[in-house]
Amino acid sequence: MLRLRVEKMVCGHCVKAITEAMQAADSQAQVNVRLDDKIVEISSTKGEDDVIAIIRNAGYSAELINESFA
Ligand SMILES: [Cu+2]
Repeated sequence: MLRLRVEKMVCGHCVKAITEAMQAADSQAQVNVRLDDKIVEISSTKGEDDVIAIIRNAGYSAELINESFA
């Protein structure tokens, strides 16, 4: 699982945009959003660089959070 911080994610629209972008790229992707913490957890066959690019293309910058600091 990848855990990312998406700073500009502020509402349900953002959650939907990110979830749909991720699932368009990988229909099997599991996306769990903790909006209050601006955290997105993704289980996908896509690697971290791809996931960050997919979220960026949806209009949000994403930063990988190291598990050991999460
Ligand atoms: Cu929003």
